[in-house]
Amino acid sequence: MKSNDVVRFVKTVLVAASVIMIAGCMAMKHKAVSPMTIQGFSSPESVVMTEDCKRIFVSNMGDKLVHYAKDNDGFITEIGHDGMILNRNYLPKDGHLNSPKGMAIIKDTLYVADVDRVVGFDIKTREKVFDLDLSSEKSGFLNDLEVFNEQTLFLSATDIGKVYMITIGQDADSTSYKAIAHGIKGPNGLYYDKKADKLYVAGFGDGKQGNGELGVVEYKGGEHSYQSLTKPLGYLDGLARFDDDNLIFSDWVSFDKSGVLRVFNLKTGELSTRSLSEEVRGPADFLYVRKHGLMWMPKMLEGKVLVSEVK
Ligand SMILES: [Ca+2]
Ligand SMILES: [Ca+2]
Repeated sequence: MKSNDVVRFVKTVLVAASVIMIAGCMAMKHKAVSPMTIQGFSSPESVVMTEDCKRIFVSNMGDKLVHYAKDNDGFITEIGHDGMILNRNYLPKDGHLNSPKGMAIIKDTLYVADVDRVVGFDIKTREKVFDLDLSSEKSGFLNDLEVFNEQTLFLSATDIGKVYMITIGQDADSTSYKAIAHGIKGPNGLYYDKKADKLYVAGFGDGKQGNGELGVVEYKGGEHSYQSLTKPLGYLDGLARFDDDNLIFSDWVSFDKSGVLRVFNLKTGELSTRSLSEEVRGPADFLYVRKHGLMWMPKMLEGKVLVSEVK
């Protein structure tokens, strides 16, 4: 092939690939009816969607709302865009989950943070394909997972103030992890901005002080460093991109009142608040579908997921 032909060929492949990606998301039959409340969960903590936008999963911590409980009653539910529960106990097929929280999907594997380990399941076969024991780190509150690249995940450990990078190998021996940030006040929700190569962190605060802040981990000069972006705000949990200039995150505010949604402008540093169709106590790790302007918010304390526009 001449070089012009090669360029043309590469362009054709790229266009075809992007069409396939768009087609994947176009396959989302229609925007969910909103507001809508989906019932039947057990302390739901997190909602995640596959990259092709076709499948949605909800993590359930189980009966007790105890983040560190190793009580064997956690599970992952698959729901449809119409809010139907497709399979309440989709995962695990065998084995167990204790109190699963944040999830991340790489290709066909759904990874979930479960108290002191990270477990991965093939979402086609439902088989367990990954199991990383982090109990030696002395955390009982592994919380959120975020994709860095196809072999690497970020993981927050709320109770020990750390963020980890997990390198996924072919097997247990070639899988490794390391802490890349320390001393964060209760790192909870994670959002990785690929273009800017920045990992944003929503803090749940130290213990029950409600002093969590929004911050960012950057890789500079051969090492990672953490920096606050806001003052202490509250009990921050879910975190996502809202639009080109803004991040959106949930704040419990307190344990007995309704929470709020906060928006942070990355350019100006300005903070503002948003609301859903109804108030949510303990707003956790939501899914925000930017294309639809819709938030899928776990109502952990009520065992429901609310689908609502963000106002
Ligand atoms: Ca549990
Ligand atoms: Ca969380």
